[in-house]
Amino acid sequence: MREIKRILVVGAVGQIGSELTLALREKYGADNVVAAGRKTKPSPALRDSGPFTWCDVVDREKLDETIKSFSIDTIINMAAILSAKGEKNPQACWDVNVTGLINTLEAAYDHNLTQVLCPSSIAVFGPETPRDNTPQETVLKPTTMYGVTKVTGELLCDYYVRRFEVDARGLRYPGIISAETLPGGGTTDYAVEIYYKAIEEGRYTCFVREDTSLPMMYMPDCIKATMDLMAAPFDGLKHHGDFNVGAMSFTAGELAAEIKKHIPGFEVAYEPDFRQDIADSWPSSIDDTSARAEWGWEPAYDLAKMTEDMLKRLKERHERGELYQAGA
Ligand code: AKB
Repeated sequence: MREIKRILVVGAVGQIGSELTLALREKYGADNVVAAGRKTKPSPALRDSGPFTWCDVVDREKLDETIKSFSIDTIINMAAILSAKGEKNPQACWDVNVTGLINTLEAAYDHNLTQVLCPSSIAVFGPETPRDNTPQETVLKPTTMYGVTKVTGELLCDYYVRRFEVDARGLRYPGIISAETLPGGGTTDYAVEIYYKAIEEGRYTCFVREDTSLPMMYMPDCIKATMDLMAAPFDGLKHHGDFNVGAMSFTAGELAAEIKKHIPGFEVAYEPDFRQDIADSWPSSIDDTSARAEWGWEPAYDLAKMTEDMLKRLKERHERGELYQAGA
C-alpha cells in the first residue's frame, strides 16, 4: 500500500467532513489536507486551519483541476444527499451520490491515486433484511433513493477495486451524533436535534415513535473508524466499500430518558412523520465482526458516555453565545 500524503476532503463543510478534516490535519499535517465545499460557508476553524477550496464533486473537470493544483493523492468523498432529503428530490440524490462517486473513482484511476474513501450507510438495508444484529452479507433491497445510491456506490467501489485495482474503501455509517456541525436531511437527525433542543428549550418534538430503535455512533468513534480503515493495510482487507460498523443502538425513548438523567425537566413529544417509514426499514443493530477482524474496529462510546459529553459540549457552546438552531 502506498503512503497517503495529500488528501482532498469533498463535502468538507458537512457534519462528518468538518470534524474529519480537522482530525486528518492533526495526523497528516495541516497543509496536506485540502477541504472542499460546494456552497455552504466553512466555519472559521475549517477555513483557517488549512487549505480550503470550492469543488462540486459532480463537476468532473473541476475535480481534475483540484487534484492537479493541490497534488492530491487521496480523496475522501463526503458529499451526499441523505435519506429524508433524497425522498424529496430523488433525481438530485442520484446525481450527487452516484455521479459524484463515479467521478471520484474515475479520477482515482486516471490520476493513479493512492486511495479513495466513499462512505456507505445502514440505508443499504431494507425491510427484508434481518433487523437485529444485521449481518455483513445480507439482503440489500432498500426502499429509499438514498439507499439505492449507497448500494450502487458499494458495488461500484468493489468493481473498481477488482477491475482497475483502485484502492476504494467505505463504511456503512449508522446515525452519527455530534456537537459541532448539524446533520442535514437524514432520518437519524432526531438523535442529534434532541440534544440541542434539550439545552436550548428543554423540550423536543421527535419525528419518530418512542420505540424506534436504530444503530448510532458518536462522532469521535466515527472519526476513528474512518481513519483506522484508511490506515489499514490493503492486503488484509477482504471487504472494501461496505464495512458494517456498530457502536450502540437505542430507542428514541431510551435516548430521551438518558438526557433526562442530566436535565430532569426535559419533555419529549412524539409526532412521527414520513421519516418513520424510513426508520422502520433500517436495522436495529449491526454485526460488525468483519470490521473488527479485518482492521481492528472497536468503538469507545456507549449511550451514557456519549450523552455526558454531548451535553457538556453543547452547554459550553450555548454559554459562549454561539447561535445554533436544531430542526426545521
Ligand atoms: C440518514 O439518516 O440518512 C443518515 C444515514 C443513516 O446514512 N444519517
